[in-house]
Amino acid sequence: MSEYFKNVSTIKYEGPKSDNPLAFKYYKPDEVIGGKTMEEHLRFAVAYWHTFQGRGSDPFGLDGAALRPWDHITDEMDLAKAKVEANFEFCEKIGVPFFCFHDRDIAPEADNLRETNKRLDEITALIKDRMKNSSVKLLWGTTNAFGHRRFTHGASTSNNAAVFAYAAAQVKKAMEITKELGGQNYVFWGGREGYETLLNTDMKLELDNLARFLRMAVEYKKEIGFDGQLLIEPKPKEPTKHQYDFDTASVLGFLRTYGLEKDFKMNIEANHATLAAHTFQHELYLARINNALGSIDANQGDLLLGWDTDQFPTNIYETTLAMMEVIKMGGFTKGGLNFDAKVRRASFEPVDLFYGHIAGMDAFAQGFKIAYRIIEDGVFDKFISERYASFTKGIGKDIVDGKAGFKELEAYVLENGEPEITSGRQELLEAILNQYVLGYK
Ligand code: XUL
Ligand code: CO
Repeated sequence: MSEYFKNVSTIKYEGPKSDNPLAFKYYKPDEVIGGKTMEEHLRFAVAYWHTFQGRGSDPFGLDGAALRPWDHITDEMDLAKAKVEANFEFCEKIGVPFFCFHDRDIAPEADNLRETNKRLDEITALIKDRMKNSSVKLLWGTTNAFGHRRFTHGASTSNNAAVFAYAAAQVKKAMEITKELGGQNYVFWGGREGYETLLNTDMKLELDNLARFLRMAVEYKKEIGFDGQLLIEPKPKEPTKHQYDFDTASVLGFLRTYGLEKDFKMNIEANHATLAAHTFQHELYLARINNALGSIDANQGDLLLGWDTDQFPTNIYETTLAMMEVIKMGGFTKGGLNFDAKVRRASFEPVDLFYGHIAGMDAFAQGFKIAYRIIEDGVFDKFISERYASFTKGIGKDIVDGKAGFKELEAYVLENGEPEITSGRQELLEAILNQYVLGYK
């Protein structure tokens, strides 16, 4: 067994004053808060594609700048096997309990599907074997049905039925191996499920086909007895100009139109939320109140750039507001915090992979602790319930109970005259949030 990250040993908690870059400042996995350990609350995962496949490439430097300890391996299957080892070593050293992958991340595609699937079987067996001596588990699996040329016009929303079939065959296999490896969820991110121009697009057929595809997945899941949660990951654009799974609201509407709402929850990604002109908190909140918050792709974008930069999350305000939603839904069940994040092209050394994850884990640990205090104190909840108090009595209660219609409401106004309105106190609330974030409350 090779060791790939030789200069890094197990990452430990050293506290907020530590100068050791390879130590946690806030994340203490065994610290118990509200009856559960931090590790159980946060359920971190490493994204195989960024951490082991990422090369630091961008549209102006396709070769990438990354230096990786497996760069000397030339045979593609040997490389795939090396990355399995590297994944377990990385997760164990950094103490991340889960990982996530696309089928094509763990095994390279061969000349035809039969051969590709054989490669997947070989790597799946290797992962399964390695899992016997490890506590590292699979949070979710997914399919890469967007990278290959055949998916140029989409996968389940392609104009070509043979491409639809190919994507179905791929999801079938990926779901089987996810089950085989004890995966707790299966994710559908819309890859190229969208359009570039409506001049060549039958939107109705494409949406109907997307629903047909997802229905087949639900049926197959039942057939093979996979008890993981199916998740849809909304994203408004990239790679297509318009992605059908635009945001949580569009996905909820789509699922309800096709009667699929009981079978899917959301995998919300921070950078996808901002691309859709929403905050991360908005997407999580909307999913939560619709009982559809399944899991999170933890990253952050750059608001000055209009694309999906997938940076490691370090913004404590964002992690605090996000964890408030997770706590309010009662915590994760099958989901977790998957770092769908990549180190910058200029952060090309292997140790940067550790720095990136440590930064993200510390930011979410700290965000969780702040969110926990905020919710425990109930300061915002109290303000909100007072702000809406008019709906708990009198005419407001009649509206909520369905006892008042337009006629009763007109009569109410004629009798009571002009309403008295109250301040929203946004600035005060933001200042209170600062007190919590800065640790004075
Ligand atoms: C793409 C993205 C994907 C999904 C999995 O923007 O987020 O990596 O998370 O396919
Ligand atoms: Co993602």
